[in-house]
Formats: sequence, C-alpha cells, structure tokens
Amino acid sequence: MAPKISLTRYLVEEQRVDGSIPAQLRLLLEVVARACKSISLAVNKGALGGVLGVAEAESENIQGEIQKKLDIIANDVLIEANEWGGHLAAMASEEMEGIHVVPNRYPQGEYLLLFDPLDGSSNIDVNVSIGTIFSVLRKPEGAGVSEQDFLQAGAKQVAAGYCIYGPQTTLVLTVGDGVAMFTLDREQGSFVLTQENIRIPEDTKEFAINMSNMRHWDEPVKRYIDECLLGKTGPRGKDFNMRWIASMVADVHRILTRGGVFLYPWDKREPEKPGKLRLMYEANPMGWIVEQAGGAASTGTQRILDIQPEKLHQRVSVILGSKNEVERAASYFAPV
Ligand code: AHM
Ligand code: MG
Repeated sequence: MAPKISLTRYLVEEQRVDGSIPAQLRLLLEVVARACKSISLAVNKGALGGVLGVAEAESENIQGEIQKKLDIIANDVLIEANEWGGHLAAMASEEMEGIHVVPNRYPQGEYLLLFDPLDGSSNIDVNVSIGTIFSVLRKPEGAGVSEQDFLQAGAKQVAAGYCIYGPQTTLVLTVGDGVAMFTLDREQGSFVLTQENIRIPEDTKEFAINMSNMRHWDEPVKRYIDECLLGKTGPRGKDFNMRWIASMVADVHRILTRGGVFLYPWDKREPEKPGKLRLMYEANPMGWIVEQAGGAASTGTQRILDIQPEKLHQRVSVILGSKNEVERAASYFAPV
C-alpha cells in the first residue's frame, strides 16, 4: 500500500536518476492535475450540467470527427489553466488544428504540452469511463516556438500521464521513474498517491481489440487473434478473455491494473492511414507509461517511442501491454 501523500508532495519528494523534478515541470503537472479535477467535475454533472451531446455548432475537429460538448469544454479548461503560469511555451491538442502558443502577455516557459482532452468521446453520453491523456516535451533551444518543435520522438518525453473519469477519478503519471497512481479524494479536493511502482504482468490471458474490424485486418493481426480465440486447444494452450471499452484510457488502465494486450492496428478500411489512434497525444504517452510499468508498445514493426513524428496529428498502429504478448504479436510481422 502506497503512503497516502498528495500529488504535490510526491512531486517535491520524487527523486529521479537525474535528480529532483524541475520546479517548472512540477508546476506544469500540478496545473494539469487541477485542470483534470475541473474536467472530472463537469463529467460528473452530466445531464445536470448540460454538458452532454454534440457541440452547438456541430463542429468537426481536424480529424473530421464531430466534437462533443465535453471535448470542447475539456480542451478549454486545459488551455485556460495552462497558458498563464509561465511553465509552457505552447500546447497542442486533438481538438485544435495548429499549436496554441502562450500569448505574449504571459511569461513563456520551457515546456511543450500535448493532450487529448477527452479520450473515448463515443462513451461520453453513455456514462462509460473516459479520460484525458497528456504528454510533456522540452522545447528545443532557440527563440520562439513552432509546430516543428513538437515533432520529437516519444522517447524524448519528460512526463506523460492520463486521468480516467470512471467510478473513481484516477491520475496516472510517469516522469521516467516508474508509474504512480493518484486517486482524487473529493472531500479533500486533492489527488492522493494510491499506488507506486506499477508493474504490468509479462503474460496475460486477456486481449482488447475492436473485433468488428476483423475482416479488414492485416494477416499478422488476424493470426495473433485467431490463435487467442482457439484457446486451450490451439497453439497458445490457454483460454483468452476479451474486453473492449472503446476508451483507450479505460483499456490501458485495466492493463496497468491486471495485465492484458491492447491492439488498434492499421486496417484496410482506410489503407492510406497508418491507424486510428494519434501518435503524439495518445500512443506516445500511453506507450511510455506502459513501458515504464514493464510492458511494451509497438506498431508491429517498430517501437512506438522511436518513431520520428512528421505531423502533429499523425496516426499510428498500436499494440501495447503485457510484454510477452506484444513481442509475440510483433514477431508475426517480421519477414520470414
Ligand atoms: P477519440 O480520441 O476520438 O475518443 O478516439 C480514440 C478512441 C480510443 O479511446 C479507443 O480505443 C478507440 O477510439 C475506439 O475506437 P472504435 O470506436 O473504432 O472502437
Ligand atoms: Mg482520443
């Protein structure tokens, strides 16, 4: 059982191999946590707060997806909370086409923040767990800030996390020294450390994939899932269970808690797109968290964190979770 200390104290006391967390990064993480607290309140109010349904203007984001009211609310909360504190140079979000540079009237910081303000949008109106995913990069040296500065491989992240709005609101964080979980104590109004050094079991009997896309999958994915489905009598020699929540945060949270493998692979529906999920604010932060917990994250042919991004909203094929399963699935992609 982790000692019941607040996120603030954890950030002050946390010692990484390269020393304590810089004050600006601590502030940044505290501000993101505070924003997640506000988003959690809005999510909890649901119909009472008039926050459900699609945005008034039926607007679409850069990905061509209809925005929900809560997508926009969560995006605004994160921008407003983060733009004036002096810890950031710019932000980027699933819901905004270009980057949001910290306005001139505020001090500029040395970090870049990327987020998916409300992941699992299809679950908002049906009262199923959703979340916020974030990734922090250091701004490269030099004057000003541009979209180019964001295009850094996931291995360069200095912090990554997500906050899940479910039966409990839980913030999961890595600063490169393992993974810690903080549960929101609503009476105290603060995130309290509830688990440290989270480890994902290396083996699992549980997979997560949207099976309705089966006919569109590539051969290696089909083989991997077919073998799981054959259970005890097949080559795997064990029965598998399946879960698909359609909120990446909730599926990853389950994997961190009890193991499992999550796949959202490239498929033939839109062959020109490398996958559905976005590299910079979904796959990279989740990939790093999973690796920090002893798991693995791959496209099938490459470690996700090694991908050199070319575009802010770049998509990617994702296989992540229990190490041995990810490695097995990836081995099916290897040329024979
Ligand atoms: P979103 O960011 O627009 O909510 O989309 C990402 C979500 C993931 O959370 C989830 O794993 C996936 O989309 C579900 O997709 P599908 O509805 O195709 O199963
Ligand atoms: Mg998302």
